[in-house]
Amino acid sequence: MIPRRNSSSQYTYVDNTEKERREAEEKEVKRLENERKLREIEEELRIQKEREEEEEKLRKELRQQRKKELLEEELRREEENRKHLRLDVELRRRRDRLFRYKFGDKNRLDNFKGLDIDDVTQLRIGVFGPTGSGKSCFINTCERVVRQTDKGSVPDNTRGGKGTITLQDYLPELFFHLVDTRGFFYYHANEIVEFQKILYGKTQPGDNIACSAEQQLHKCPAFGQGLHGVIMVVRANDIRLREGDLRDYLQPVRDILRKNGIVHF
Ligand SMILES: Nc1nc2c(ncn2[C@@H]2O[C@H](COP(=O)(O)OP(=O)(O)O)[C@@H](O)[C@H]2O)c(=O)[nH]1
Ligand SMILES: [Mg+2]
Repeated sequence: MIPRRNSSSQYTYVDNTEKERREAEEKEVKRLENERKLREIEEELRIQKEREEEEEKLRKELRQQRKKELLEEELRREEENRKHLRLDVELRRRRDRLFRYKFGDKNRLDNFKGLDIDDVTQLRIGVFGPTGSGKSCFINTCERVVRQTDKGSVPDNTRGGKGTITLQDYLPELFFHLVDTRGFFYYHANEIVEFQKILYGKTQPGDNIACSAEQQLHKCPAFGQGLHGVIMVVRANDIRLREGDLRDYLQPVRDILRKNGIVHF
């Protein structure tokens, strides 16, 4: 109750209790509202902080994961590199062995008793198989490996047609040469005659394989001039590779090799 002076200088009392109560109430409502808002904001800040902490944790995990992946990748690369180096060393060792190879290194010379081996300056390995089976490509691959070049010197255009018709020795820089032949289809009749001529050295490098009667044959080739080994090349998808047909197909070849005391597959 606040006393007020009226015009006649008397004091009257105005009852403000109700107003003060309302003001106090409003103030309390505002305070409560403010407090609620404050709690809300604090809660929001807390959630935000939690989220940030969570995100930071995730980022840290991701960084560690990435680091781990990079490390693993590097280890993988190093291992790959080591593998290549080991392969390279092995390849160079083997190439070196090929270059140093001397007659008798693999099969001791006493295995050749009774044969005139004094003049053996080379060994010849014939590469046989049907036309298009990959004989010339195989020799090219050997050349590329031995000479460390991108391209071999054997023409590989012998697909179809008559194929290679001239006998030719490759890799003369090695003690043993690879001999490219034309395709043999059935190893019957004429083909077997041709095969034997190559085997015994009657057909020599530069000669036409399908030599006709008029071609001069090398009559008595020395041991070193014939073939000393045979590689049979067959396409991987050759139907005869199934069900043992290849054994029948190669039987004539096997018989000839056996007759000549040549170890075969
Ligand atoms: N996919 C595949 N194709 C080859 C392979 N060797 C040769 N060829 C292909 O077979 C075809 C005939 O090869 P070639 O060496 O001329 O056969 P050749 O008649 O036995 O001398 C060529 O076109 C080569 O590209 C091989 O190992 N894999
Ligand atoms: Mg060929």
